[in-house]
Amino acid sequence: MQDIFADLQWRGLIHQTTADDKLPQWLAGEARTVYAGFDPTADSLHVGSLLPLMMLRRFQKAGHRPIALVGGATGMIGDPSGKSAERNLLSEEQLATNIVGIEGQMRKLLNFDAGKTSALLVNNNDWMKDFSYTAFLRDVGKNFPVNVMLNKDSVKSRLGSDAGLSYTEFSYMLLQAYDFVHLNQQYQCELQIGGSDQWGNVTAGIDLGRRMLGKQLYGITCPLLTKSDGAKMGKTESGAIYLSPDRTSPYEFYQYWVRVEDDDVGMCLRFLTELTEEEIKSLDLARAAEPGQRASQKRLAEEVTKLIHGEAGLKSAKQATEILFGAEIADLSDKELQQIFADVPSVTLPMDRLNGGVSIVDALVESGLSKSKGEARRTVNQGGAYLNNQRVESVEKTLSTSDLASETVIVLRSGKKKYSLMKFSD
Ligand code: 383
Repeated sequence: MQDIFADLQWRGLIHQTTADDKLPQWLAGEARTVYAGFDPTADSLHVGSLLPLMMLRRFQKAGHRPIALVGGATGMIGDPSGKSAERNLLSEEQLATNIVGIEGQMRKLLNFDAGKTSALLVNNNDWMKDFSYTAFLRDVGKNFPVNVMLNKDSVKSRLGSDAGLSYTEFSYMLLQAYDFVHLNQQYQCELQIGGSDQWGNVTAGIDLGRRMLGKQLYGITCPLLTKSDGAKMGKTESGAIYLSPDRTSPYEFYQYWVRVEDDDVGMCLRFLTELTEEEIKSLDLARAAEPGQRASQKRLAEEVTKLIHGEAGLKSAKQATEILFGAEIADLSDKELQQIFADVPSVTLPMDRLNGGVSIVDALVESGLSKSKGEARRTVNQGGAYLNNQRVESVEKTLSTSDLASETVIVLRSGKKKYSLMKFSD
């Protein structure tokens, strides 16, 4: 068994632990069962949840058994931890869709066919749905002194603000605490991991384990993924970076990592990849010597994209990147093209116009890239007009179906960067 604690430590993944002095030896002693929970607040996990999910994967690779919990029950309530205001409740249909989405993502990162260390996927609604309210209050609630609950950060911060806190969200910690007890009884799970915002809920579970079972349970929290300027990582102007390719294309995902600041990239390599300490340190050195090369960012983007989107996703992301640097555009699907050129304006024309009906000059004007036919001709004559990133040599050129870069799209470019998509429909 590998020394998971030392691995997490050099990576900087340990924020807080319970039983500080005992934990490393306890982990080194034998194979343990460890869990992390994820609430189905959206149909996809985002970059923020990747850290604990990757931690489960690291535990598994080191010889422990991971449990990924999806919060079918807790997702109905909403965790107040780290949230400044009451959450909106999600409908049952929405929750069901979200659960399917995030379970699929967990499956990809964990190994469910690994003998004794096989991962488990559980849903806390399975044990909560038939737990009656009165039974829960008697068996679980009795073990929670309200003054302890009031002292949790998640509660304190909200009581001190105008936002307040409903009784429903106040009770959230009991549900998560009980999960830990349940998973211990059911699967001998003894360790819970989560982001630093989860400390209060994790320790609530450990207290409950002591009271209900007389057992010692453990907890580790990891840092939240934040940039050196304090802002959350994984957020762009157009929203969060999700793991689902339907929400964030492999290309956008890859680009996000390629653009990470020098100050943050070392941390990202440690937190989110499985590169060894040696490999990461040599990237650190290379970055210090030649920051302009951005070797760390490229490696980070490759590793994380491969992990989440597989080899095929990585290939399409790299191809898209090359295209935006001017490589020829051919043999793509409409969907791929649409992702690469998401922000590029487009015009739609009838498909039959591709039978000799559109000259390059007309195309430049109709797509809005040139203001007049005269300007379009000058652009072509100066060598500034491109069809699918290939220079157009003559003003006589007419577009035909063989110029399609995908099923229905031709990509026009004027000068270095001005793109327009011509879409042809029946
Ligand atoms: C529910 C039931 C459990 C154990 C955990 C949970 C979920 C937990 C929670 N987690 C966050 C979430 O789901 O709300 N109460 O959005 C985030 N996590 C992880 C990590 C993180 C946390 O999914 O810090 C970031 O991603 O713990 O905010 O029995």
